[in-house]
Amino acid sequence: MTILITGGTVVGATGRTAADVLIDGERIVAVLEPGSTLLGHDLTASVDTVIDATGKYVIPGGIDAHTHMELPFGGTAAIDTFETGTIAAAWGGTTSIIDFAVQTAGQKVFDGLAAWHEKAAGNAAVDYGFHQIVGGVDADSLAALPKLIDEGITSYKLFMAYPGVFYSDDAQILRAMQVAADTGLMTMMHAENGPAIDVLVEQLLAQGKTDPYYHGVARAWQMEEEATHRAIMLANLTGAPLYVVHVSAKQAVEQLAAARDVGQNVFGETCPQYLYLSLEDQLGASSEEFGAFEGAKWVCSTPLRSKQEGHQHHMWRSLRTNDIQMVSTDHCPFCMKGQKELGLGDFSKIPNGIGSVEHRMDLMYQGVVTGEITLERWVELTSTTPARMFGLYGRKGVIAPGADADVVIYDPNGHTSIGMPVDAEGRPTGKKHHMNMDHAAWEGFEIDGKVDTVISRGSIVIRDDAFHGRAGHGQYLRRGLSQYLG
Ligand code: DUC
Ligand code: ZN
Ligand code: ZN
Repeated sequence: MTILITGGTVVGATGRTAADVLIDGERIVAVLEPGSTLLGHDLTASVDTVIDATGKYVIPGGIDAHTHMELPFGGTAAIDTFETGTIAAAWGGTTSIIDFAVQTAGQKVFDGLAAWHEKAAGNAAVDYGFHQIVGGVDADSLAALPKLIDEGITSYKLFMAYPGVFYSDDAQILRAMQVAADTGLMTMMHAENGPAIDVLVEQLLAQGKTDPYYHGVARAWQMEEEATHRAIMLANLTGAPLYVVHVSAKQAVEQLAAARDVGQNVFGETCPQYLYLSLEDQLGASSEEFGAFEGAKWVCSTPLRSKQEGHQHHMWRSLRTNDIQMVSTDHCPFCMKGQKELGLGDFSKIPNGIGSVEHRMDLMYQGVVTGEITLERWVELTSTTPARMFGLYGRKGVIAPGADADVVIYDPNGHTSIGMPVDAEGRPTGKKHHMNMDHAAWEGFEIDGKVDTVISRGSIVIRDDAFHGRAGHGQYLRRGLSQYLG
């Protein structure tokens, strides 16, 4: 199958240019002057499909480097499967995800990994890779870490939060980082002081403060700043590269920036929720059905931060200054009914997570519209840097000959309304998104742009507002070491 995309503006991390893009099979084979011929032949007559992208942007497919399909959490499991989650990703212009395989304490790392391969194999609609969560750092899991590299897994995640679940103490972190420093593995850190947070949770609940809002009160920014600092110091001592996930507090950004300024290999990711949503939004959330518990839809960790304190503003700025290098979703969707509801009367029992895999490209494009970031930075934050950070660049993250033909045509004159459609009486009439959640965490968000066409490894998966892909098209991505580390 050959495809020629004509008339569009090809946008990359370093610039934009009018060009035609020729795809043969699963790869991009040429980026050409608009209207180019081949040995005098009209190219449009020689290919199977011509897509007119006039007035539209042609960008490398989005890479969401932080998703949790089917993650067991809080007595339930994230509601998207690899099939539903990757179909939703495709609708939103994301053509690769990196999900987290899970090892829990006492389990063999390679058993946890095998379980994730089983969930994903034959079910994904777009390409997928894995990071490895290590929920139990011991002699056995430490010995397994270097072997992950041969499996195409070059990054692993530790948690300074969730005592009794995924938590690692400083001694465990130090030992894991020593292995990482020797092997080039990227340590991904959930940086919140879990034991201290648990004390605050207990005290708030004892005072009868049980609403979702108090989740964010307990997980105060000091908890994030302190843990971020500690992780940076342990990484500094060991020489391990560090990537802090879902950064939400401006003070945590400052810790990362200070470490980067002195040359430490430290990186940070934020998520759309920390750019657009706030603790005040959560406090004000209410619905007929759930009352103040409506705020549970935004319970995630790290939590939403106070707008008054300026975290959102600072986070956009850090994207411009490169103090934060990329945007992932931490897609971890739960329904309100039967899942988030587990925390009625006790915010600490609300499963943590927001579903956004379908909306990340749009939400970040709106940052281009509002002038927060440039078009090129949009591509860099959502595709090129994730590819480089996690050893996929060249194959993914760029429109260039030889790269996988993962291409999104984005229409800046289109429009996207996010949310659940309602009838004249305001009753929900179904869902607009393709994620499995029963609610829209991004209700009412209007985007001045639209995903027009999505191509995954040379196959058209979204076109004319329809899904043309299939579960099983997505392939496992063996990743190399981070391409920021030389
Ligand atoms: N944070 C979330 O919001 N959900 C899953 C795990 C995490 O760290
Ligand atoms: Zn986390
Ligand atoms: Zn996560």
